[in-house]
Amino acid sequence: MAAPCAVEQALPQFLVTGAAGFIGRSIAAALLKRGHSVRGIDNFIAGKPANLTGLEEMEFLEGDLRIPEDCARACSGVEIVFHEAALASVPRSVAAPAETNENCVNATLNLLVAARDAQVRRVIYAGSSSVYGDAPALPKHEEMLPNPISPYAVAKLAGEHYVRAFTRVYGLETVVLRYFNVFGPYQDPTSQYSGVLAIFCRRMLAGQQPTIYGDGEQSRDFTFIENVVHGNLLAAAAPAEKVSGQMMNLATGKSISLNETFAILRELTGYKGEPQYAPARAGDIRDSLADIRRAEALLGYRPQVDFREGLRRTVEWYRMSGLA
Ligand code: UD2
Repeated sequence: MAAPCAVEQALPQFLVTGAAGFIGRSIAAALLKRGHSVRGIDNFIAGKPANLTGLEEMEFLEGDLRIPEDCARACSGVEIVFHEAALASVPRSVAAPAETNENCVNATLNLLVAARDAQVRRVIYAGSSSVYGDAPALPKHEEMLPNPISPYAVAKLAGEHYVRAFTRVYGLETVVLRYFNVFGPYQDPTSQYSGVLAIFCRRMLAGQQPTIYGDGEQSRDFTFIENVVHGNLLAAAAPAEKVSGQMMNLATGKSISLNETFAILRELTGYKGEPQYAPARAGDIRDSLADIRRAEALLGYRPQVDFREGLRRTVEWYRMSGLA
């Protein structure tokens, strides 16, 4: 009679999708550090095998959420899913909207169906600040009507709606966390579709001129990865009556322009030159700043690391990692 019990105990409690990506690997690492059992899945379109270093205790599946059978394998026996897998880039979605739709919308729907069928208790979904679009009102709060202006934003919003519908229709516990421009160690700096801070850190540490699209006065609520991991852990632990079916911003509640950010990075990296300015990118949003009161009220969330300290740690990490 002992054997079935042993098998049950071997099943991981948590699934992280996109586990070889920047945010997924960071959540997986935090869970492992706290002694939890974790399964990860990634198809390595955006994720990198090197990001799995340090996650050896995680059960890893190379698989693709566009394939329902892979979703079923990933969800089997799991209690809570952190759904981080996505093609997270506005310009990538402008270049290839159908690819973004397949990897964000179809993948999310397949995952939700598998989670429902495997009786997963809770799915926590990586939403995006891009869904607010570029209406001038700031800060962005959750009562505002979404107004996506890029295919990426449409895809992330469609995923949100599927997630929330699964709570209403099937009783799956879900939490949507709308991330605002996450940055930090392990963010890939090598792709043309990488986040701006990863690109700037790499180039400036290597003594290469960064390009600012537009006049540099666009602003972002740049959120250090540790704050996002913290919010996810709170979302996993919060009582269902408080958070299930809810959507909330996960950010710092402060914003900074790209020009100011460049000036701070110049101090941190020792780069001496000026940026190059180029035309603004299609689908780009001018200003982004979060109201974080809902996450404070529902999760007890408070940002743990401020922007400047996060940027300092990030620069140090790129310096040490050899990616710069
Ligand atoms: C959007 C979302 C963010 C996240 C991300 C995908 C908003 C406000 N934010 O980020 O939450 O979902 O998509 O991971 O929609 N830029 C340069 N030079 C470069 C690269 C970028 O000037 O070499 C500019 C870019 O034009 C933009 C800003 O930097 O104005 C930020 O760009 P990003 O690609 O890092 O992120 P963003 O804001 O599109």
